[in-house]
Amino acid sequence: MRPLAFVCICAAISLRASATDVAFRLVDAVGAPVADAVVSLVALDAPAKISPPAEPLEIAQNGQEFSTFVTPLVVGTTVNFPNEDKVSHQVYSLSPAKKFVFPLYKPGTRGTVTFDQPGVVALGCNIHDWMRAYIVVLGTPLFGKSARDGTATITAVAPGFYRAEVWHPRLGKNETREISLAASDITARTESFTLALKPDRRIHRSPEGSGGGYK
Ligand SMILES: [Cu+2]
Repeated sequence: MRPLAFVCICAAISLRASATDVAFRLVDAVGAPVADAVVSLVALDAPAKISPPAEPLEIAQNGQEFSTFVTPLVVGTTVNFPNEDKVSHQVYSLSPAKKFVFPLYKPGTRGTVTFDQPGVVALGCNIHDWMRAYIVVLGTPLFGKSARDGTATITAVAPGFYRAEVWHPRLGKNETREISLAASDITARTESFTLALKPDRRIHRSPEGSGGGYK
């Protein structure tokens, strides 16, 4: 048994040593950082295994807004939608990747949905038509979301060929680029994208202040 154990430890160390962090730097047409973009890497040579989280994620209804404006997740992930307000909500989606409508649900109750197909799901509420949020359901475990400074990092990516994708609610079509990560790439890679965003049409009409990803 001893020689086998030795081989396994060596393999684990060499895998870690050859993995690379891939940083994304996203700006708009005037060079301003772009937040709330979903970045992902799709493996082109060997599909990466996806395992949805064991515990559901949570997107609350709070202050008559969704608690998170953009949520990336993998296929098979379950999301709870707890109503933390003093009023009822009726969250729905008309998106082909997941159509649903909850019954009107009261403060202190919640809806639950499992997202079982890749695609973008636009969320709304039948009671408060300013409520908007997006769930991006991905078929790859390698993803991230850009912060206010327009950066996102996907850590410990194994060598190989990938399609880098960028999604944003104000992009007409995903930006994509093929990248190759060699086993010798031991420093972080940076992929920069300039995004041609459409105007922001969101109207912040919640009577209760902050939330919903508004800046
Ligand atoms: Cu509502």
